[in-house]
Amino acid sequence: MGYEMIELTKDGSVATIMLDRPKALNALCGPMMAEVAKALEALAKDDAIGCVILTGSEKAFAAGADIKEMSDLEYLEIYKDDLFYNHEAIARFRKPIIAAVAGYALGGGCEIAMMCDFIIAADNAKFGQPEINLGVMPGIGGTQRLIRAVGKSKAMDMCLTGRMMDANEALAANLVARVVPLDELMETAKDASSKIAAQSQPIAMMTKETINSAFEMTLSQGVQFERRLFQSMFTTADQKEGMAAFSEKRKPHFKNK
Ligand code: DAK
Repeated sequence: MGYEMIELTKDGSVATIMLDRPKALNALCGPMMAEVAKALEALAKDDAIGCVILTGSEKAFAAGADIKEMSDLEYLEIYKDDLFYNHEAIARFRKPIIAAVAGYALGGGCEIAMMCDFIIAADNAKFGQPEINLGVMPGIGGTQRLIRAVGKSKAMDMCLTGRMMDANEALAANLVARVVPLDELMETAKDASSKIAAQSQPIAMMTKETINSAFEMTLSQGVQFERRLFQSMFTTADQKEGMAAFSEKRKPHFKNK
């Protein structure tokens, strides 16, 4: 299907979703996030796709939830519609998804980047949770995911002052995995995605699920969960193939089975 506010492209086993409302700095309006959710639903079912990149423009990954769309909303309306349900589609997505962030990633923009499995930032990236300047606070998981990424002190600093942090500060704070020059951002994201997509898809999905479980479980529960999934991997043809390929000094050819 065609999309109006995002661009969905596929290159081999990697799909890229580009947020495409440049005049509004990719503010995350409802219709755009419905398209993101719909695209992710289709990509989840597409066996040919092993990894997804979520990106924006060079100036803005996304400058936040759409303030103009939100400003007159009333509580019961947003409660009934479950405002931001579609935004969480990124967190619900089970295949690996990388955020390639250039420019502003503010408010909801920072929050959806944090829903991705990791963030690769261009050197012009700026992250922030400036909602306090608007008389609200982060509402798409920012207060919860930011503290898990950067710790309490910096999460408080970002959410209470509303200031932005640049790419190097975000790297030092572990909010992002890598910082690259702007003109190398997409190439780097595609390279990482291709590597991930070349792995066994179910094994990559289980790895992601296990790492994410660390946010929900105690250490002993998480280790137990890891062990059970690790053991279950020995039912797959891909485990046999991966280990045989190592012994035979050749590249593995995973079949996602
Ligand atoms: N929403 C709507 N439009 C936006 C926008 C946004 N978040 N950010 C930028 N735009 C629009 C601007 O209005 C402008 O449109 P026109 O005036 O040309 O029509 C256009 O994009 C270009 O923006 P600027 O002219 O401002 O560009 P500059 O380069 O001068 O400045 C900027 C860039 C990113 C510093 C600035 O645009 C800015 O400060 N933007 C807002 C950033 C922000 O505050 N983001 C957080 C959004 S709030 C909740 C309720 C709310 C929330 C959470 C939960 N519950 C009910 C649970 C809040 C979530 C958020 O994300």
